[in-house]
Formats: sequence, C-alpha cells, structure tokens
Amino acid sequence: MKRSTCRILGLLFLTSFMLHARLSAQAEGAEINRPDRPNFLWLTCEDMSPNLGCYGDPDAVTPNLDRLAARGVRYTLAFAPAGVCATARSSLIVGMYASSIGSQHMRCTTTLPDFIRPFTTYLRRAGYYCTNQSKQDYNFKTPADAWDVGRGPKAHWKYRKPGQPFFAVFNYVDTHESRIRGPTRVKVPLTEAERHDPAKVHVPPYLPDTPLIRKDWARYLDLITMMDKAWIPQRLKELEEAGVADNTIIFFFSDHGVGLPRAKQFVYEAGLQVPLIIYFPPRWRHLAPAKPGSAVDRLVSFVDFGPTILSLAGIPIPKHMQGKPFLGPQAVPPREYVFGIRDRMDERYDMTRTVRDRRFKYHRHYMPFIPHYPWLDYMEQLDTAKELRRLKAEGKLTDGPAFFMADSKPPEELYDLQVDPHELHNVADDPRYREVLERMRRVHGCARRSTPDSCPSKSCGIGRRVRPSTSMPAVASIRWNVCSRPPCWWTAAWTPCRNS
Ligand SMILES: [Ca+2]
Repeated sequence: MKRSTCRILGLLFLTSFMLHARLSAQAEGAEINRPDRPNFLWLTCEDMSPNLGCYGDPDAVTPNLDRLAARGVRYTLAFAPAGVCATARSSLIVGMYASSIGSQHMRCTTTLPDFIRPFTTYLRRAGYYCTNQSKQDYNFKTPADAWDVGRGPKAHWKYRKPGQPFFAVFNYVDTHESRIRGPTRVKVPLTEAERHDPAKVHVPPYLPDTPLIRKDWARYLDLITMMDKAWIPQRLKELEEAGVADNTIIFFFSDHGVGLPRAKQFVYEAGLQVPLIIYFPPRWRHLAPAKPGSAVDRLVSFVDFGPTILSLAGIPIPKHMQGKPFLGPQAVPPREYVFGIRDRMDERYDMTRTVRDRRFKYHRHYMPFIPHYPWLDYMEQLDTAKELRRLKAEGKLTDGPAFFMADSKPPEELYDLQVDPHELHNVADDPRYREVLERMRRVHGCARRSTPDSCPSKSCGIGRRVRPSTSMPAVASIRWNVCSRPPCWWTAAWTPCRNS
C-alpha cells in the first residue's frame, strides 16, 4: 500500500474516531440532562414505628413531617421485611428478600452474584448521580459501582455534574435504639411544650406500663421530635435553595420499627411496620397514587422500593428483583401479602417467617423451643429490657408481655389485626379462624418455595469474630456468618408463586 493511501486511511480513521467520540459525549450529555427524569431524595431514619402526628399518634410532636404528609401521600401499610437494620437494609438496596441473598442473619457477610447489583447501580448506568450519607450496613461488601459517593459529607447531590439527575440518601441516626439509653450525636434543644412527659405518654399495650418503660417511651418520642425539628427542615431547605425542589420526589421512611424489645429485631407489627411519606412536586404529581394529603392503604414492602424507583426513573427493572413496583409506568397491581423474616439476631439463632395480608398476620416459628425473647446482649442494656426481666422474675407479667417472655413459643401465631392491631391474642387454635389459618399456611409454603433461603448451611461458614459478650458469660463471642460464594441454585430470573 502506498504511503499516501495509508495517510488518507489514517486520516479517515482518526476523523471517524473523533466524530464517534464527540457523538458519544453528546449522547451521554443528553442522557444526563434529560429533563424528563425526576431527582429522588430519600430521608431515612433509624428504629422508628409510625409514631408521627400524621399517623394519629396522640403524643407526637412532628409538625414538619406532618406538613410533608399533607403535601404528599402517606402509606398506612408499609413494611420492612425484617425488624433489624442490616437485614432490612440489604433487602432495600437490592429489591430482594434477605433470606434469598444470604443476608438474613444479624450480622453476617454474604456474597452477591455478579448479576445482582444494588438498584443504584442501574440508576448510575442510566446517568443518575447516586450518593449515600452514610450508613450502608447491607450484610455484604458494597459493590464499587453502587454509589458515586457512598459515605461521608461529600456524599451529597450538590456535587453532581450540572443538570445531572440525582438519587440521594440521607440517614438520620439519632432515633436509633442506642440513643434511647444514651446521648444523641447532635444536640437539639426541645422546649417544654415539645418535650414528652413520661407520666402522660401512651405506652403501647405490648409493653408493661411501668415508670421505667414510660421513661424510655418518652425519650423515644423526644428523639423523633428532635429529628423533625432540626433535620427534616434542613434537608428540605437545601433543595429549595438550590432550585431543585420542583424536580425532586421525596421519600421519608424508617429502616424498621422502634428500638425496644418486641419491636426491633422481631416480626410483630411494631418491628416491621414503618412510616412512609412520599412527596411529589407539582411537576411530577401525575405519578402520585392519590391527591396531596391522602392516605394510601396499599401493602408495600422494602423489596418493592428499588423496583419502584427504577420505574419512576423510566429504567427497565431487572428480572432477578423480587419486589413489585408500586408507582410509575412499570407499576403492577397491589400485592396481596407482605412477608417478614427473623433469623439469627446477634448471638442468638432463631427462625421465624410471617405472612400478612390486609387483615391477618401469620407467624411460623421453626424453632419454637427457643423463647421469643432470648437473652440478647446488646438489647439487654435498655431499661425496658431490664424491666421485662425483672417483672418476669417476680411473676408480675400478664397477657401479651407474659406470652412474649415465656420460655418457649407455639409453632404458629395468627392475629386478626382488625380487632387486635398489637398482636396480643393468638387465634391460631381458634376454630373460627381455621380457614384463614390454612390459607396463610399455603401462602407461606408458596413463598418459601419461590424465595428459598440461600444460606442455610453449606455455602456459609461461621467466621469473623465481632465482640466478646460483656454480660453473658455463656456466650464467649459473637460470630458472623460468612457466605464465601453465591448459593449454587442462583438463577437470573425468578418464577415467583402467584401470591408472593
Ligand atoms: Ca435501624
């Protein structure tokens, strides 16, 4: 080939390459600056049941969240799939049940197969800027492609490229269980009117009504008021000041229920039910399920949140996700059931699964010989926990608390939530509920087959030592389960049961 021909071909190749690069850059820019994509702000908090004014709590002092609910929609049947941080958060971030990805034990370290990514990875691939400030706690190592910035003060939507859509999580930690018994990280002074008087609060009936438990409950309500007073306005003001409030859909929810015994770590309603407020700015109001200020009684689970965000963003939902999108163009009809799990909690093994429809709640205990409330080193530090132990030792517990503190539990529990919202009267043996019981058993069996446990034995070893027990000599150490590889039965697509 002549030198001149080579030169011409070289120039053609270079021109073609530069043109391709320029078109690619333009395409990427166009993707980033597409005006038809909303931003998403997730305001999440720790360890909180729906104890807000907008949910009808008579003691709540939460004007800012109540105002957000009045401008947005409030879900009355929103549930975490587990009552504890890491297990619930792992389901949230991948849109799958923790029991299916090996993250069901609190705590453990599982390994995600390559084809399962946090839903933020799919957002990022579509041009979203994704940040998380700061708690992750997924029970697996966070994949490198999950976040643009996944921790620290730099994890903020304001650092995105100009015009880039964002998905940003901010997690508020000062409602955590540890703050009920200890100081908060951020000091938020409350006025006399905002502070909760232990003598006047309404202690839920699943706990004994004693001065110490009243003190814990009042402190919990104070923590919520502190969040509402300082943190919520700050996060909303940032959006307004940056001029992005009219293009940002806001979610507010907690990672599971209140950080007290029989709620956090457990699968009763107090552990699984969470507040969920979603605000749609006028520009995106056509995506809202109801008018501003409405209550929505659709059943939704954390596994649905990721698919729902992808649906709202116009991104195809990967087939491996088990959740059901409840908003946006890919929304599906409302689910009939939500599911809950409880496996090892800290140093104590257990295994319970729950099925809940709009009226009934079914519990299946696979280890009924273990008490509902075994000694749990971390939780025993709460005054409420000490009070439960004291009252049990003195034989002073009755009704629901006595059932919860018994030395064993029945293999099944069934509750009619319409007349018994706190799950205090087990009707599993009541012949009037026989039909309901058998239906719930069938649904439970179906769910167990379609979302099988991934980490029962072979693929998991017991590994890393966490911390020595401080007050329970019989427990020398707490160890994490470690999944060294994905379970062998993994497939890229699910064939779920009709009801799951
Ligand atoms: Ca939590």
